[in-house]
Amino acid sequence: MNKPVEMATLTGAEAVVEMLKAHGVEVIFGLCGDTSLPLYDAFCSSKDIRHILTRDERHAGYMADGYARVTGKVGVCEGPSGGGATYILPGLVEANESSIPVLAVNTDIAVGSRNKFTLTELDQRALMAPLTKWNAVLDRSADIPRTFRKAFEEMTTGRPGSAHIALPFDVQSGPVDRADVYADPTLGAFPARRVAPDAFYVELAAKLIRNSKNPLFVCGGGVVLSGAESELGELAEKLSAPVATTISGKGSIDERCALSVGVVGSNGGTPETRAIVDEADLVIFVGCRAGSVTTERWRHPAPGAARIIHIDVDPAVPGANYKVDVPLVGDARLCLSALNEALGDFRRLRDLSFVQEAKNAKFGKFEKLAASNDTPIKPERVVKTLSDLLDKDATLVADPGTPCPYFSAYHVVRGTGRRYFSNRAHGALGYSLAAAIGAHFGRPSVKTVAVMGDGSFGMCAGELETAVRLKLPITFVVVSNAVYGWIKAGQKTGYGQRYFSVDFGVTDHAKVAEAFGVRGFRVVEPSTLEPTLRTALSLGEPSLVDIVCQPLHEARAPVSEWVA
Ligand SMILES: Cc1ncc(C[n+]2csc(CCOP(=O)(O)OP(=O)(O)O)c2C)c(N)n1
Repeated sequence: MNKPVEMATLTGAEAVVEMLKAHGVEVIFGLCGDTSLPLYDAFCSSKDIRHILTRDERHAGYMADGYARVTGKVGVCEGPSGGGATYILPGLVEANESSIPVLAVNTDIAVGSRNKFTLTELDQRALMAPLTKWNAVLDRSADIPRTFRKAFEEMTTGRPGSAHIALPFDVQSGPVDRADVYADPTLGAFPARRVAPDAFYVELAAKLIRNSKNPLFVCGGGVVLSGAESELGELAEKLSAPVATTISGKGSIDERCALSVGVVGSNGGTPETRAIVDEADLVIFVGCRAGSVTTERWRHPAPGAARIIHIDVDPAVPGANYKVDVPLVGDARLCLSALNEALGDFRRLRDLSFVQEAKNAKFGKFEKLAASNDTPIKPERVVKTLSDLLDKDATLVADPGTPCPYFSAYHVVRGTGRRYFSNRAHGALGYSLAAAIGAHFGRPSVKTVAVMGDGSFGMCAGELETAVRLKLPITFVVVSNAVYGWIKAGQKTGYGQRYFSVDFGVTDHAKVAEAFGVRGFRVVEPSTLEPTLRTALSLGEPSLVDIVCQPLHEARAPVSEWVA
């Protein structure tokens, strides 16, 4: 008897699912729509990919982003045509600028319905092109396999970034040759296909390092993205060079170690950490764009004050903001490893007590404020209490507003790798709640916590339902002050306290949480902060702690220095 002939074709929707699987995708975050029905039918038949239904596409994007940040794998989100595409866009923009591979698939109206005033029709190609690393609109189902291969290659090689594919309704039902459905699975994680630096520049950099007296590293997100923490540690030890980081660079070095300076710049840096930047005669930027926040608008380091070695995988970065003495283009791990090799057994012994003294001065001020029994509760007390309670492996996601600068400055990351992050590229409010959900799916074995202002909470509250439906043991912390505090602080320091349109009403976020089915707690008295947080963190279900906090414009912290 003849064997049954194996089906040689798949539908477009089935091919999409198979291409995702072939790249190692296990989780997709997204929301349904009319144009997505064939795709959802294919998801329904697949047992290997878990679909997480979200309550809006913006948060699907942020979930994919949080997932990618903690796993080193591509995060995937999806949504329908029209509003689904415009709503998913913020997640792609943040991921792209933060060098995080996030793939969004928006379904679309049928190819045959184009240019007929069809409901939800919009030009997804033009919409996404300036905001993603790579994007495409499919016209034929036969193009699905190579389009997905290209998207993964673009996202995970060179400087990682986001990609977008529009998948028209009829393309989801057309035929795809099964033989064309294959992938290089290594492109599902980043960085893929690492690029080594030019030996000529490695030698130049090594020479500059040997001749320097006070070298300093300023590390951006690229060190953790590349997994270059141990190479960085080896080189910094060799040179007795302090290591400062950007916010995204937290996790490049164990912040308890003698070489670690902490965060520098206008959002989390302090005068003490800035002084260390100003003293350096050689600054080695690693995986860092030397942007406005890190350098306090290119004043620290001051142009010309220090020699510069700039390591980045993107050739456009070195030289963009500073006159660079040696550009080292390549993967951070390979660049640092090449420098370690070029320097051989070179050692510089240097008294690093000035780093510890700077940290003592910075944390001395902080500890005093953190011990304050004042009401409303001081932000420092929130940071200290939460940091002390968190396990060192926990994932902490901070929103802009009070959380990002305070936690960046004073939450000491113990160990290396991505344990703390914030959406530093665009700093859009309302990121952390969803990003924490994504991060939980990436690392479900550790505790995940999101900290946000009440302005941020207002932009993301709907996803509490997702956390409840999926029984996610995440703790959400709301720093409540009934004000867009960061902006009010700017009006205080820069505009003579001419406050305008920055105050809003008081919300009981614990009650809102309870209405969603989340365990809600409200903290007003400093003495109840620690026990309440402890209880919330220990629950194996979603919890939210609403902390009535001192508004940022009234806080004693160096807000003026933080306003870029
Ligand atoms: C989507 C978006 N809109 C506006 C801003 C500008 N912005 C930056 S910080 C901030 C205030 C944040 O308020 P809140 O979340 O309540 O935190 P707080 O500063 O009061 O701690 C605003 C409006 C932004 N970052 N993102």
